[in-house]
Amino acid sequence: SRTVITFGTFDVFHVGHLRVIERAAALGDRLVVGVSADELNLRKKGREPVFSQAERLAIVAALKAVDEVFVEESLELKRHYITEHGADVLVMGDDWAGRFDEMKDLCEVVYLPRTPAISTTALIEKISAS
Ligand code: C2G
Repeated sequence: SRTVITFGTFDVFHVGHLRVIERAAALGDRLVVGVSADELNLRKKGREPVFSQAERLAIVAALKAVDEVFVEESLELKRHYITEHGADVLVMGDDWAGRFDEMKDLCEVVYLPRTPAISTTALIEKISAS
């Protein structure tokens, strides 16, 4: 059986997140998702997510396409997470294109096109403007 792994913040969960998760799941038999820790987000984006790590994990874990979730503590631990979860394929949205090519000795690496015109940042702006 083929295990797929993907990573993300999945803050203010939206249909772009759902689509990438569903397309990732379709590439294998089992999907494992690393949800980035609040601490990692602060380092990565300079702000705290709207939803806490526990909330984001609960939402992602409840999805039909998702078999297992874990907390992604660091971007540098990809290799460890891939091995630990026995992943055959690493999937990321194409905003990360090329960034994880060094994992190609461990597993297949696939970048999927992002869903256009939707993002957490745009949603936050839309909500605060209304
Ligand atoms: N995504 C998408 N379409 C959108 C928005 C997001 O396909 N309109 C995808 C991204 O490409 C990513 C996933 O949804 O694959 C999660 O996106 P983010 O929550 O923004 O994740 P990010 O902060 O990029 O974290 O180790 C990698 C990081 O943890 C990725």
